[in-house]
Amino acid sequence: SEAKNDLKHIAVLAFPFATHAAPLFSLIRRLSTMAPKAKFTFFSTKESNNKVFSGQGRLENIKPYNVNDGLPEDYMISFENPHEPVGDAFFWFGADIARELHVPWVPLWTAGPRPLLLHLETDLVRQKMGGDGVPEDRTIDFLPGFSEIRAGDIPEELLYEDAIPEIPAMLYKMGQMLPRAAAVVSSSWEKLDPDVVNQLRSRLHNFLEVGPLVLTSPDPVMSDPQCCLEWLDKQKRGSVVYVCFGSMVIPPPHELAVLAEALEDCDSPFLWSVRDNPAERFPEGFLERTKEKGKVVSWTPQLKVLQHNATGVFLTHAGWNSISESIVGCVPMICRPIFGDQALNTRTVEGIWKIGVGIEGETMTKDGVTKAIKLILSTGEGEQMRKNVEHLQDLALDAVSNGSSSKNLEALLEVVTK
Ligand code: U2F
Repeated sequence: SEAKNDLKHIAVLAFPFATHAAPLFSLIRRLSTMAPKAKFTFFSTKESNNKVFSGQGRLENIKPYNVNDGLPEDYMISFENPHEPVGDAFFWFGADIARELHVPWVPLWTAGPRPLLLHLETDLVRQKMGGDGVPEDRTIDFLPGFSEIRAGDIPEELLYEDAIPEIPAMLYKMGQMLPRAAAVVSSSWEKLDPDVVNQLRSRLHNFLEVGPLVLTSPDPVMSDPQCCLEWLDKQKRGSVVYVCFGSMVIPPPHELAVLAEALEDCDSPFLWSVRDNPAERFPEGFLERTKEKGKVVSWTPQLKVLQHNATGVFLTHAGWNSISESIVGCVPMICRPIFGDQALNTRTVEGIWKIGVGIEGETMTKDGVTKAIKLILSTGEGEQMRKNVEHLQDLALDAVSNGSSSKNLEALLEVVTK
């Protein structure tokens, strides 16, 4: 009976790095309102749990459980130090735990559908595109819908086993295990990339796209300690360049320096989110000289920034959450991919959805950034990108209001509470 289903206890195993635990938490928060009597235990590290549970108020049926990460208290996670334990769909060993417990395994894939399909086809992709002599611009002609994607866009750790030793092994195993899952959930939405979704459906038992999660389960907190929204209120419609490179990496110092020069010299106002100590990262005097036209902060309520009508273009590292949020906010993008799925996301933004551009020459130059900003803010081509992104935004809104994402969410609830 429904009442009995409601009494289920659901164990949730989060991947505690980058923006992985937050979307999983959003999904669980939504499911917990749909099944108020079910209990959810959210397993993650203390640091990650503190972050995702912070400011959420009373959550009757979701409890955090802190898992020791085995690291000293003051250990800093950085890319120079890639030895932390890793694992969400990334934690493929959830399949084994679930089998032992005789319960269904339901992984969440927190990125886009294209990298997911490539991970499922890792052997084929390595065989066709992984050899030494394969030119960077060879396109993928063996999967429908991928003819715009080049060898150089494929995540390195998918293509080469030895890119960063632990990561390819984990992702490879994930690709092997996902077909065993009772359902694979993803934070995308069906009409965004229908060709790819159909291929995923034929490879997985129950592929359920329930996103964009920022709409399926909006974050009730989204604080704005540095008053970015108030600042945006004072800017002209569609004029602001918003810059943010996500939660993990920052472009190298010389690129930040040329980006700062480009922003200082261009006509547009800018809002720049830089973690840690922003002042140390910029050319001398930059912050002082640009304080009238620019605002540099260490955190923004990003979705709200992208939904603000003053924001005209988003310079991003092309992480999946940032791309989804830019679509939801209807803002074309300039992409400077750094690692993982980001080059593939960039190529999809540029070549398939046509809602933005990759940075010319792959690393930022003053000229490249300036040209890209002008293209998006003041040409017909930029205008067309805005129309294209508006179309994708409509598809996202439809998906969550009684469309495919809300249906898939019901189907997911059925799987986890049956
Ligand atoms: C990894 O991505 P990141 O965590 O580096 O970047 P995003 O997926 O774009 O997520 C960043 C999130 O942080 C939020 C922003 C996004 O939801 O709204 N944020 C904010 O609110 N304010 C700020 O000032 C700065 C950020 C990985 F690197 C990517 O390649 C993957 O695609 C991604 C998903 O698996 O995870």
